[in-house]
Amino acid sequence: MPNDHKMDWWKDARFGMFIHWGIYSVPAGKYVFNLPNGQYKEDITQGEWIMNRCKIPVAEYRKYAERFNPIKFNAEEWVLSAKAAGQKYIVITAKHHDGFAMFKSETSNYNIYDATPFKRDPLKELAEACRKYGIKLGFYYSQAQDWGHKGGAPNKYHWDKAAQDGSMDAYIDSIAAPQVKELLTNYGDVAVLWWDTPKDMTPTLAQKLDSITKLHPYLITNNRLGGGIRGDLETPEQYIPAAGYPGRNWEVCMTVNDHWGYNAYDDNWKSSKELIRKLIDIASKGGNFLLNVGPTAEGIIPPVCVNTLKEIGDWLKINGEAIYGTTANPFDYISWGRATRKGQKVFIHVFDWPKNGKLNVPFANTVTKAYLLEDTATMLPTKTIGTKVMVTVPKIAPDKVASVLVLEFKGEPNILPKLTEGATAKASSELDTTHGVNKIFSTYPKDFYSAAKDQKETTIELNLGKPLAVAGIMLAEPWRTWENKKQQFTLSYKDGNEWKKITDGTTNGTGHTEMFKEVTTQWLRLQLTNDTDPPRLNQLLLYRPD
Ligand code: H79
Repeated sequence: MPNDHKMDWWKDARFGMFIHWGIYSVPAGKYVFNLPNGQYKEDITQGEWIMNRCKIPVAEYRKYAERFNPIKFNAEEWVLSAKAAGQKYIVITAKHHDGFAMFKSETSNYNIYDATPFKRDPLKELAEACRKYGIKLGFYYSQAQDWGHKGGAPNKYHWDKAAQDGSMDAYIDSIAAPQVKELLTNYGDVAVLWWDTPKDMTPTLAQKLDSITKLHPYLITNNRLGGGIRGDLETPEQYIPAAGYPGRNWEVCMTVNDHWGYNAYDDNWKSSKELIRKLIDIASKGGNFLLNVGPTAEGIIPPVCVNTLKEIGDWLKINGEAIYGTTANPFDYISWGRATRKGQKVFIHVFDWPKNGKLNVPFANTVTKAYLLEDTATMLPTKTIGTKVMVTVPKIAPDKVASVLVLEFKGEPNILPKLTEGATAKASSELDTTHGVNKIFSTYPKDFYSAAKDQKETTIELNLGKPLAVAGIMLAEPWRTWENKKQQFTLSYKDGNEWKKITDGTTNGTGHTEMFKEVTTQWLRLQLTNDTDPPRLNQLLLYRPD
């Protein structure tokens, strides 16, 4: 196969820039509703969804295009910001759900070249700048939802029926398919096509778009085309999957504040420290991080973001070896940091520096060298104690965000089996055979256990096969962040004939990881309650004491 290696650059890259830019940056998150009594009401919480959320008619929304003149846009500056952040690729919205094309399109004049005073093609300029600086470029394209063209799905939610209702077949044939062709032929090598929200997408419709991308064997596509097409990437949005997706390529997309498109009223910025730790967490589970910026209507990336990106890049300049081209943590979860691997090196990213100057790493191999990435010339003393390596480290953390320790080792990683390896499970109810309780031991992202229909509670009993020391639990859950699901859980262990509580709490619908005081037990019980749905779990993992 010519494209066997098409994922190689992507796996090495680990970190990319997502850009949500469109005419929604003109209202910048705010919409004013005129009330019948001459008063008005403001909504300042919007982003790229403003047209839909505020039910703006197509003709009115189009006026934002007339005011869109981003004369401060400089493709090279954007690309240099990505470079300074240590990002290796950019994915930009070529067309979001509003239907407005941010490129010169022959297919529809609802585009930045024909419908704005700007009269430039920013994607062309970006493609040139990316080529110049060695950054890969990908396009986000909303293939099904399109509120600006007739037939863009889904008809049942249209609010400007005269302008929006129509045949989705005709829309795919006359808008989506030709625009995707334009994007894949007019901009040089396109690295990624990032589909989104496959509403009403049938296999037949998806096929029309898939057959276009198939003409580009090196093009990477995500899993959001719909119609049963799997694509190359899983795409968890706004959260880090608790256990990653072993065996799949996956990419977390996330905003720096709480909006994708520019919102002038949102100052809830994540710090560079939070984002660096997220990047490390993602890399330790084998995924990529696509971090979003929402440029303004003038064409600039918010200065807060530029600054934060630079700080992330400064950390990567020293520690990039522990991120780029690495693979997932080969051993158990460690609560005080994360780990990545590259060949015969294991990188330990320490979040909580040990006060006693001793780091105990759960790694049973012979370690030939130990040193910090900050200071590769100073070798640190190590000592193997049972299944752990104790490393003597400086008293003070070299880096406040994450200090990276390198362990060079011999042989294949000598990994202890998962605590659940010999375990069996029983549940008080199961939805059906494809959602049986054994699915909690599967790492396949689509697998999940579900309690029977109409159940709001379930009890799962685990038999570990023999008494084992347990000090942590990971629950992976199947919902999306915007569904705002949660489940209450209580974890207990059997002591003699009595169940004793270890911990309880509430999850966030995507997953939960928690360490606790170790217990040695053969029997565990997880009780789950869910106010809105039958309780569900993708996966359950148990962790040994640190
Ligand atoms: O492009 C970004 C989002 O616009 C898009 N995917 C990312 C990458 C996305 N489209 N739909 N969704 C995500 C899920 C639906 C979220 C919704 Fe909402 C919750 C739609 C209405 C309520 C989020 C919050 C969008 C508007 C308000």
